[in-house]
Amino acid sequence: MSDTSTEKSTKTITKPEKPRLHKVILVNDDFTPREFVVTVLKKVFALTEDEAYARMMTAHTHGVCTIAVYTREVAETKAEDAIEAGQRAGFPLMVTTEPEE
Ligand code: TYC
Repeated sequence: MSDTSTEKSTKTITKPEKPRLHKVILVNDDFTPREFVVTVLKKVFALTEDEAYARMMTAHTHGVCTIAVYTREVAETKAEDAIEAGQRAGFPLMVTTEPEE
């Protein structure tokens, strides 16, 4: 196309997609001590004592609790860190991730 052309461009301008956020979900079990769960939540997810305790109790009572949402890689890394902390201490602590709707 020359500089003097009056034709309209047919190029489509696509906006970059916003990265989809992923939930990190705490799963209850019968063996991991409550205090240990709270400690891990504070350390890995930078929660306050009150926030960590509330999420631990929600999982304890209802079976699961969303801890927080992050981009996929951060969510997966934090879930792995929490699971590993449980394994190192001999507890079956389970944390999963899933994309937000
Ligand atoms: N249910 C555990 C107990 O009674 C405590 C617990 C809470 C464990 C939440 C895991 O994700 C969890 N010791």
